[in-house]
Amino acid sequence: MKKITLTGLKPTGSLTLGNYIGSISQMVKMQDEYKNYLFIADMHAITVPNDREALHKNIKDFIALYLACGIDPKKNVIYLQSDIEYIPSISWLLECNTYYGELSRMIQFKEKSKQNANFSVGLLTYPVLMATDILVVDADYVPVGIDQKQHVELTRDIAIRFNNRYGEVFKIPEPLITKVGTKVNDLVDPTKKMSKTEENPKGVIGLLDPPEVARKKIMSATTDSEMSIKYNPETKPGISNLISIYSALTDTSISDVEAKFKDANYGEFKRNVADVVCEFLERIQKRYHELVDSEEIEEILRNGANEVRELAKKKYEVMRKQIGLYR
Ligand code: LTN
Repeated sequence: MKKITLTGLKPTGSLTLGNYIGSISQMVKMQDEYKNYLFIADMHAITVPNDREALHKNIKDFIALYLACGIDPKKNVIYLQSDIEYIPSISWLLECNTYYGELSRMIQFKEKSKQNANFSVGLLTYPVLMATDILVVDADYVPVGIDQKQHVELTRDIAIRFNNRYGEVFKIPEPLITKVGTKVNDLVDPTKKMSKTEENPKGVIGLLDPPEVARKKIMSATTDSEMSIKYNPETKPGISNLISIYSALTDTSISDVEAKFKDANYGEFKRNVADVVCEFLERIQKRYHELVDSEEIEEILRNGANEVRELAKKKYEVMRKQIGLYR
């Protein structure tokens, strides 16, 4: 039996080339190895205020883009969190087995609650909702970035506690710290990561950027005053970042990229990077447009929701029984 993984995507900001190279392309490579559940964590997106239209558009865009990038609906159960009506009920049962102290100690909570004095209670209880997501599908592994590791550890604590109090209900999951693909940095400030919530759009290539816009961003990317196309993130962050992008999209090693462009100037090199990026964007955007309002996506989400709803219903019924919530 294949081990089970669960990946949650919070539909905020817009997906970037950095998300593709660093994460989505890795998921595509790994999709045969496990039984994967992949869901849009839309209920997690509303812990902070969110615009209705933007949220709805993001939900659809995220799904269509992941599929367009090569996530295979036959190898991943894909669903929308808010389609699973048992999740909030389960979350409540878990909340009553979670301590206020545990939640208030979460690093992400401490940071985010500092940014706005009027934060919602949801910002505090969010890790329990995440625990629910994980425990409902009996995930063995939860691929997460290092920033979410603490939440998976809390999930383990909650699950172990619940099992001890009420009987074996949950499988104990493990965080799988994902081997990130190449990290892509911002084109204007190449010492920081390309972020899907960055304010200055010049530094970020969106997966839905018109290719000509992306080309301009690459042509005006920050470089350095030397003339050599050499990989050294410390001394040449701009050029190194462009080398990384070219290397990842063409599946060429860094040293082969250096060799290929050893006699090129920065302008020529940038043109080549731009060509590769534009070709990639054109390809995935074509597929994105076919998918985004299609019956195909509707069906994928319907099937995914049906499968996970059954799992969630079963868990909920067992939990109710064990706790004593029944007639
Ligand atoms: N908290 C995650 C999104 C997320 C998630 C999950 C990830 C919600 N539920 C369950 C893994 C498993 C984030 O902020 N990226």
